[in-house]
Amino acid sequence: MKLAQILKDRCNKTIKECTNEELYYALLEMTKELAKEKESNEGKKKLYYISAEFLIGKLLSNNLINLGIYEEVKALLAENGKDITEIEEAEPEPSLGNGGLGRLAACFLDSIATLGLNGDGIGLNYHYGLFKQIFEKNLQHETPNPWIEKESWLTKTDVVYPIQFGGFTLNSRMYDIDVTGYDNRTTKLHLFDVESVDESIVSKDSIDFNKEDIARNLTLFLYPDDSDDAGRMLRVYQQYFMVSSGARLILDEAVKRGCNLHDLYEYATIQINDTHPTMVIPELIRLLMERGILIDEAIEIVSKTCAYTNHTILAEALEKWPIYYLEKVVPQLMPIIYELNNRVMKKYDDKSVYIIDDEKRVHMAHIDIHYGYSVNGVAYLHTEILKNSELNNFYKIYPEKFNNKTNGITFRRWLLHCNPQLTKLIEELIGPDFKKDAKELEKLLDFANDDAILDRILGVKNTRKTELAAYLKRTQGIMLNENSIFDIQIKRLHEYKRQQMNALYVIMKYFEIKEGKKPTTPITVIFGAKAAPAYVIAKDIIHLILCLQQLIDNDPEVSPYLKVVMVENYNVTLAEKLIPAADIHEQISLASKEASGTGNMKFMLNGAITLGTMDGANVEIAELVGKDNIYIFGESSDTVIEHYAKADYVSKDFYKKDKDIKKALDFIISDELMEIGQKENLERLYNELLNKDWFMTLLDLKSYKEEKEKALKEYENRKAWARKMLVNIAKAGFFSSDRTIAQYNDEVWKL
Ligand code: 26V
Repeated sequence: MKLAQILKDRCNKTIKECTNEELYYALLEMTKELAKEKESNEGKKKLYYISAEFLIGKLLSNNLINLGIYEEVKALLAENGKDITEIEEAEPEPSLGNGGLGRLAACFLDSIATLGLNGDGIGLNYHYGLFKQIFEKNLQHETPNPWIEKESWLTKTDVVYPIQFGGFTLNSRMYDIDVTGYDNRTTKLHLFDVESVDESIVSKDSIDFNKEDIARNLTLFLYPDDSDDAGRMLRVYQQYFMVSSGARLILDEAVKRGCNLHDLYEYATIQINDTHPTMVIPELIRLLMERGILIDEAIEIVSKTCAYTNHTILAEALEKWPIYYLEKVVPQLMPIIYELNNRVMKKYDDKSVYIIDDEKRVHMAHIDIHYGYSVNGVAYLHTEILKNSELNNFYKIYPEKFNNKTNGITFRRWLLHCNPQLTKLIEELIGPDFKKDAKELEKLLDFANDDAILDRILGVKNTRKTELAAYLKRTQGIMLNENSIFDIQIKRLHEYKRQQMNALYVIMKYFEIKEGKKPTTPITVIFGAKAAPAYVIAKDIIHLILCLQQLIDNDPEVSPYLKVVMVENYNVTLAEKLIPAADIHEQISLASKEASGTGNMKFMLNGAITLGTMDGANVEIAELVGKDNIYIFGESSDTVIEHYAKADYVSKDFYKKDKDIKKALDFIISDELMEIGQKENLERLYNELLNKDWFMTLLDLKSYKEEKEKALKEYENRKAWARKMLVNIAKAGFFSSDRTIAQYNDEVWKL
């Protein structure tokens, strides 16, 4: 172990004498060196996973695990009185993603490296990750979230490209992060950065900055506020900067491997992660033409190289850029985009598949579908909805392009790293092979009737609940009753995910307790969520939850039985502590709206039981574990899609005809809550739910309540509950991202 030597060189101290911070930087240096020494994956054809987000989270422990030295390092530190989990706290979290899409990209890199595939990630080196969330007066505030320090996981490279925009050029430099595979070689995450970026244009406690100073701001922020033209334009600058840098790298590397550009698709395949990197298609066509290839052939080459993943059916999330944005930012792409559109118009007599619409907007997904060779959804149901409704007109043209790749998660982070206690128990029962072959977990089913083992599974859960309670007390001053049921909903705040439905349940429960109907075991409802800074109703929902938290905490009649907690600044680091401690996991989106969800997979793997709708990957979880081991409620996606088609859902009808619903909703604007919260926010939310409720909260509220009561009741039978936990863990193997990546490779990339 080089650690002692590194410490000597850095600060001339022994492990014992070092602070946790000094140890962190020494371990960072050591890990980076070890990763660099590992061979890279190789091959003729290479995959480029290009994505605006890679929500990698902290890397130290994960890298140590993948390099196979975690236990050794931990023991060495312990011998010297140091605790590795405390050292981890010195690492800033790179929050380079919003949520599922970015976290998925990070899991995929881990699996690509682990499976030994020749593939790298391409993205942007944002200096500030997703904003840091602070609660003040029960409202969310946003502050900058830096992660790059003098020493970080980034390695500066010599690769520099000039990137041309309308009227000016910026230099792009590539930085690399080594991605270690589990017991295997490494791959790279290439993050491009503008050389002229300037952090000093951001003030310390706000996320405001001059959105028009592109040379200095381009890579400052992940997802700059896009509520105005300047913000949206900045996103286009970012996207083009990313894809143009990436396209040059891809071509340079292919040529180095022997490609003559006419055969590019034999040397490279590009997975376009949602529509943010779509401009890579016209950009590659442009670059090939610059190198002498005629347009017909350039289009054909690129179409055989690019594949597209769709991650959402929400109309407002499908990117459509006004032509005048693109004319201004990337005028050199417009002739190509017009040509791509003309070819579509000549061939098809259906405006819904055109690239440019009557309002002069460019539909990015349409470029991907016409000029890519594969289109995939991220869970069975999601892909079916794409084929049969959302993208049906495209499916009719290109049935052969459509395929499903159900999402997955890396078990290295979401089991081995985040839950060592459970990992140890599993290993004792079925041996270590599950670490490389997740399907092995099914062997756990042999213990379904072994009372002693079921007790130990409950024991691990209790340990993790105690750990979470201690952590939240220390870091956020939150007190949890570790003997209560931990019911957890953590994800971005969005109306379609329906945190507001969970909050209405809390109100109903509050009334019941007030009326003397006390739960057998106390319940702790835990939320974690960031709302987009300009998403008003989402922020109102956070406000409601925080007000409920305060109201109940201060009510001695209710607080022994019910607690609401909204953790501050929910991120990957917190997820790693919350997920192992969950008894019940809520994924309660309006059916048809959550493309997949990946939290659901992490929770089941850690022995939480899902309370959810038949949406996204919940459908596949339900199929795998069977109806006795999951709690499903709510209208089906077919019914929901029909409601939208007929526009016949009226939330006020539900309010009028059900007195419990009315009472819960009215409570949002009750004197009790108004005294704690802001009138404006609470009234706006109340009116939204009563008069609009676009994501049909009230439609499912009653069946949600019933199913949750059923789960709480069944929790009391501890043996039966432990068996459900065991079945969930045993059946989680399908959701390993190793499986997902193997399928992408077999069916799409063919490396
Ligand atoms: C984007 C936006 C942008 C502005 C308006 C509101 C809005 C709402 C949703 C989105 C989603 C962007 C794409 C995304 O993150 N999709 C997530 O991808 C995950 C990985 O495939 C999947 O598990 C989640 O279900 C899906 O929501």
